[in-house]
Amino acid sequence: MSDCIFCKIADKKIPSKIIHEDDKAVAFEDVNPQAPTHVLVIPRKHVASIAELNAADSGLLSHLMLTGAAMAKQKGIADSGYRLVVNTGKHGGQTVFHLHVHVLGGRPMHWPPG
Ligand code: DGP
Repeated sequence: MSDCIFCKIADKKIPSKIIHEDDKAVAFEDVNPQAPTHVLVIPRKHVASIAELNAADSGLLSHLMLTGAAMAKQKGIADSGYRLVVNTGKHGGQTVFHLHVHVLGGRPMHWPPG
């Protein structure tokens, strides 16, 4: 989608610190990190949020989550633990409407979330 910032990151039309890419997904450092490790995993194809996916997209969703877990391993936080987060919609705190999985770690996470 031409006016989507994450589509532009995936297409390398705007700069970002990409740490992984494959045919279906791109992972890059969050510009406003909320933890010592904060990576975003996005699908290459534009999907506004997880609410737009259905059973036919289960392969894509599983790829995004498994890529998130692989990024945690790559960043050295797999053993200490981490959190995968998919903010969805207004009450979910979503601000960028291109589906993304946050990979957060490097410090203890709290529960319940704010
Ligand atoms: P969410 O609130 O779940 O929609 O998270 C959006 C995240 O995207 C937020 O943590 C900040 C990050 N972000 C927004 N714009 C950019 C950008 O231009 N570059 C990078 N690397 N991250 C961005």
